[in-house]
Amino acid sequence: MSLRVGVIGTGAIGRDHIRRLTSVVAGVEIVAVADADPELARRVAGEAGARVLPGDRLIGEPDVDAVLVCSWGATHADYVLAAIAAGKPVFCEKPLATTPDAALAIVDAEARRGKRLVQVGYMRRYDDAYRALKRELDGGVIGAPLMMHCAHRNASVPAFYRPDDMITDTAVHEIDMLRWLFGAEIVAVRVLRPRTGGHTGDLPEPMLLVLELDGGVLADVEISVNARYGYDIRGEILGESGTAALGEPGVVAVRSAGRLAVPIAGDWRERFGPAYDAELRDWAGTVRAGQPPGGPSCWDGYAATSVSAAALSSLRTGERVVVSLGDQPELYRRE
Ligand code: NAD
Ligand code: ISE
Repeated sequence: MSLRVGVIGTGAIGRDHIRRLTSVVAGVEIVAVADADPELARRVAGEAGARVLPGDRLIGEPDVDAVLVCSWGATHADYVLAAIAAGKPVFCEKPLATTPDAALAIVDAEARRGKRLVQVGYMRRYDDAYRALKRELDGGVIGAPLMMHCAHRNASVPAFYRPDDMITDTAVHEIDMLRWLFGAEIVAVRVLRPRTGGHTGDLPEPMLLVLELDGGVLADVEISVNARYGYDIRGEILGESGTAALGEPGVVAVRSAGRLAVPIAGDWRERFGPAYDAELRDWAGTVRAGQPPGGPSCWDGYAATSVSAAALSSLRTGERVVVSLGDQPELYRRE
């Protein structure tokens, strides 16, 4: 029998995930959708052969086996808490919540149930290039890691994108990726700004985050969200005996007429398409098999939101801000 999924939020990624769940991942049916924009919800429901419901009602429907939350970040926490209360598996796009307290309330609710129900959409853990980088690091060829240099550049961002989103919506991917790659928590962060370029409106770009990991690795992350030339994601680890740099999946370098040319992705859909496919295939597979999700947990979501909050505070004060997560519940320590 198909896994019957309800989708909350039918904007850019909600529609992309619906396409993925119906045409890339096997054994999934979209039975209901919700969106704050009723006209959009009706249109998407019509295309998917689903019905339209308010988000909180959708979660309780008997024929909704699992929920996908793709609405705006600040609305995620209430929907995820409602799904946990209903005992339903939920895939929540990043961020899990926009404040550490809201994320911790989700961790507490899931831990009280004693069973993992939540997967958070930090898809870089499923990206071939990041996985290859992690294999190289774990294989020890470059020796013990010392530093990592990262850049996250968007060609442009939508009109609704706010200054704080540079951290909570964009840098949050590197925050999660670094914790996963190095298997260590981020213990402190400082945000620095160069002079402004005059092309950025009210966005504080570019921005540099300096992140300290437990165990001593340092990472710097450049965030630019109006890079214009393309969507560019970079990472290079410096180890004690060499370096390892993130590759570009599926890229062909052409040498011709005295020039070396490589294509650059246009946006996140293009760069991370296969990673989104893999994360949702994995999620749907575990849900159908009645297993706990294998991807990023709500502890990971809570950790990323806590580091984001510390980075926002550093952006305002210019100070180094320490991150303190408290005790990890037993449910997540078993992983
Ligand atoms: P979007 O604005 O295109 O879509 C969001 C939709 O949510 C809109 O249609 C809006 O009307 C709807 N919505 C807002 N509040 C709602 C509510 N309370 N209930 C139901 N619907 C509501 O935005 P988007 O780019 O699709 O981003 C959505 C989420 O996905 C964000 O959290 C974003 O960070 C995340 N995202 C993740 C990635 C990734 O790489 N993993 C990429 C893009 C977006
Ligand atoms: C967007 O929400 C994403 O998650 C993309 O992966 C990221 O590159 C972009 O900056 C965010 O706005």
